[in-house]
Amino acid sequence: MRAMPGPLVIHYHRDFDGMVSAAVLARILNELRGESAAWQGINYDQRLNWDGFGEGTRFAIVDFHFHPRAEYWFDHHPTTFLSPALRAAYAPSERWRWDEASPSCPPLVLRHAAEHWGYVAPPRFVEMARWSDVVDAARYKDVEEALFGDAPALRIARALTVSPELRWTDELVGALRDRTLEEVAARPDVEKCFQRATKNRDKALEQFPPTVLSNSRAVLLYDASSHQIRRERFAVFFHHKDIHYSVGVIPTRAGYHVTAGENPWNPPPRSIHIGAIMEGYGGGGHKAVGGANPHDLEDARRVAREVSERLRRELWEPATR
Ligand SMILES: [Mn+2]
Repeated sequence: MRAMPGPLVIHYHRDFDGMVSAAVLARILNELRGESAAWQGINYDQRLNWDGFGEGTRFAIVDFHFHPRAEYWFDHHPTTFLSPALRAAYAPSERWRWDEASPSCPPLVLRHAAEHWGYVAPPRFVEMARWSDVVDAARYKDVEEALFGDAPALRIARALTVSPELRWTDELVGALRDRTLEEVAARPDVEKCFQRATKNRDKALEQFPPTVLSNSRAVLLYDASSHQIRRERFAVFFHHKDIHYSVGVIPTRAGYHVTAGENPWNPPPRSIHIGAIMEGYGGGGHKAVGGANPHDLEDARRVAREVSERLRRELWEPATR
């Protein structure tokens, strides 16, 4: 007789839509297939030995890189395949689905479960999927909602920015599997983290203005390279609603990063591909947002300055031929 297979472990990307994906999949597999799945967040470090990932175990992966041994796999990231061989190993199936067009992962899981397994999602999962799109694709209706939004999903997402320990997200996945967003947001631990995170947000908003180096022709350049400065992704668009682009230097664990992006709430009149510009500096990205990691701070400042000047030029002085 063969050994009993162990329990299925759902490995998930540790962010809002990744956690919802794990919660939804855990519930669906339990209801429809009698699986008592466990779950665990994935660390980026685990990509280093990706071939050996989950060796000898039964696992699923959601909102993270494709793995050919995954019993179930769902993702929406365009960068999901770590090699051409892995890309070649993927074909859509009854247990695997990749959709780069999906703003976040949970809607894709729900759609797949409906089409392949006849699953009828309860309203609370439909609501979680809808908010996952807002949070993961930054589809907030304005910068105020992005920063001060009070909906349960947004409170949970903000609380995650001060997650006390890795195990905490595992606990919240269990809560999301069984409860509504409102109930999860009302947990004392979520509320406590949310309060702490709002203080960080306010501090970041306060610290942003002195980092601005120049603001002209709708392109703003800032230097937030100091480790003393708290960072809030949309602070720049809160203080400068009229700009089309921001370019900044920010610290990373290992060095410095140049980040550039369109103002989602005041898009530019003509389209410039930021990812392509950043490729010229060894980086990359999408049309609306991109980045690069120059060797040192001086280099990062130079790159940021050059990118901001180029955006100003291309925005207002398009090449004539
Ligand atoms: Mn994610």
